[in-house]
Amino acid sequence: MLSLVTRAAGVWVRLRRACSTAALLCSQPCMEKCPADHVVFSRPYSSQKKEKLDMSIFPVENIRNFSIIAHVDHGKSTLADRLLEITGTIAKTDQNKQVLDKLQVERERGITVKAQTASLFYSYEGMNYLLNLIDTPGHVDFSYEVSRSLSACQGVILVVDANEGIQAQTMANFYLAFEAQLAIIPVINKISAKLGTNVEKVLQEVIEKVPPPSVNIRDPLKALVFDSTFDHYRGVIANIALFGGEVQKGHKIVSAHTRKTYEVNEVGILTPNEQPTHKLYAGQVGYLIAGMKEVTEAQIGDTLYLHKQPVEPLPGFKSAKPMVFAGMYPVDQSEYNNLKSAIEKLTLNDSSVTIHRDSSLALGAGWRLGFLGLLHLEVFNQRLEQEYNASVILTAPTVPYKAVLSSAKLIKEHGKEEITVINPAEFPDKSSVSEYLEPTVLGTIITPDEYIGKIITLCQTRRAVQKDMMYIDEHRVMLKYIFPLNEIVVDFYDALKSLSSGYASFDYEDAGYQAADLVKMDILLNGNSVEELGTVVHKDKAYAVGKAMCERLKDAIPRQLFEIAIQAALGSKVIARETVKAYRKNVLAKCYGGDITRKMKLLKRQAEGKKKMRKIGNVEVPKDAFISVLKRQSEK
Ligand SMILES: Nc1nc2c(ncn2[C@@H]2O[C@H](COP(=O)(O)OP(=O)(O)O)[C@@H](O)[C@H]2O)c(=O)[nH]1
Ligand SMILES: [Mg+2]
Repeated sequence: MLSLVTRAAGVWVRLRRACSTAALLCSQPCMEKCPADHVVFSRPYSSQKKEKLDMSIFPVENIRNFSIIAHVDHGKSTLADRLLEITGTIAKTDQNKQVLDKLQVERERGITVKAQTASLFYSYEGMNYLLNLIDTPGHVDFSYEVSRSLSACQGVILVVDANEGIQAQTMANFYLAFEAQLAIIPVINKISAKLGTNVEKVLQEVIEKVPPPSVNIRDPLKALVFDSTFDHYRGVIANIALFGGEVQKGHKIVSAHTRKTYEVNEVGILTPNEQPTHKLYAGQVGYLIAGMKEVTEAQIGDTLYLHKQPVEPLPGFKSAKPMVFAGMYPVDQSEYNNLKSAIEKLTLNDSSVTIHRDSSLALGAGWRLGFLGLLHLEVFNQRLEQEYNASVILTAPTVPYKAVLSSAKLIKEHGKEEITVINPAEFPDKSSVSEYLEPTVLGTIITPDEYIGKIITLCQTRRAVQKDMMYIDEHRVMLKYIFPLNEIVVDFYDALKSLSSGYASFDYEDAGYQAADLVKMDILLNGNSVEELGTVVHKDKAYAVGKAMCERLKDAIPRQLFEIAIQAALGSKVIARETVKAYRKNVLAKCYGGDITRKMKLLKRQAEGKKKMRKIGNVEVPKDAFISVLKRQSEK
């Protein structure tokens, strides 16, 4: 206890010295925020939240911008917690568990889905450093977050879990950093970031190994927008990295993308909450608010410059490419407007989602949304439910197919020869198409060698073509395959995990399109096609998919006065069939005697049920039947 007090007192003295030498606004160094012995730099504004910081005390050579990257669960966010504590950015308590994972969905799933920035102050060998840390997600669906984050960095900490070793996303993230020519600091974890062991050494290594940004404060302002979020009161908050010059409140800035001019209302750094500063200078990373009302105005990858001082825009980013599409509908059409506004708000905070309006005879008006992967889709859906209280029907995910048109009429209609089809209902008929194309990915699997046989068989059933296979150490093998995207999008990862007892890991990247034998499969009820149940499938998979859909429909359609044939057909060829036997549910069977009011009630209820039905030919299909067939079968 005594040593603790003495230590704390020592910190106090050093804090004051550090603050005064740094000429910061530190009237009340915050003892309880910095109880650890190694904190030598306090947060100078902690007692006065609105006091602006003077960032001019951090010249470029004292700035280090870095990301933490790794495979899922190797401890990135935990390491970030310790770095925030060591630098006094947050109070050290036992409760600090992945504090940068702020979203409810992140906390519940224990994963990071959004990259988070935090500026740290740290004093090392008599110098005061400004360290900008970005914690990134590890899952493949969110690698767009990683690549954007790296554009604001000169180095990375590449974390590897000592128990698991190098995994698929370790490789993928390593290459992202390597190709961006960043300094890479490999760190072995789970020995332990949890307890803070050696974490301070990691921080010092960042200062030693990561170069300061090579920028000049005397150049005109050149700021890269590498992320953005939307705040209801303040509009767009753009995360920026300054590649030249400086920016402050009152400056007139121009977006290179839209050429629109704005006046800057506020600049600051994230600590990890917004902390206003007087200015931001070349080499620094922070945020900027300038009265942009839509996220589209702060296009990610955009360059901001000063009015009348145009600069060559930075290369920016390739726009996020949606990999899976799914229909989204309100459970009740009266909820349409509420859901619309919820989707709009959420996409403002996640610009990688694409939206097209869509409608279905069975489900009403809705949208077709594009996501970077299935986890992304699930996270978006969960955020809609949790943050906006919206409940939705989500249809089975499909991938974006292409068709090369041969019909002159269709080419004229579309204005091009090659069209992308994200909705099976718009899939053009074979007679007007010279070739169908499907999206593919290059998948990387890393696995202990005992599972190779099973994994190769799994890949073959998914129509994959092997490209490479090599040992990366004595027992572990890296396999590379080209997969059709639709074969891996739904359940491949689960299948891989279960047959390798969780040891194999998987990552993939876009590998363009390939010709494919695709067919449109129709579902027929007593010979009449049900438009909304049509799907696009590979010819080899048509039977299995058709059979499963017929079975699901059979369970969902109630018996009626006549027999109902449920068929899956390719053109005129029926490939699967189920039958619902004739039967009429006599709702009055339970009513003996003459209680007429009770009879009326039952008949009325039956009539109301019928309103929710849709007639296909003479067959009545309840809305629930569509939902049960169209819905993503997440339990499978
Ligand atoms: N035993 C132990 N567990 C750790 C250590 N670092 C992280 N963890 C745990 O590993 C899990 C994943 O950590 P997290 O930081 O969310 O990983 P991320 O996905 O890379 O951000 C959490 O349950 C952490 O508590 C460590 O050094 N030792
Ligand atoms: Mg994390």
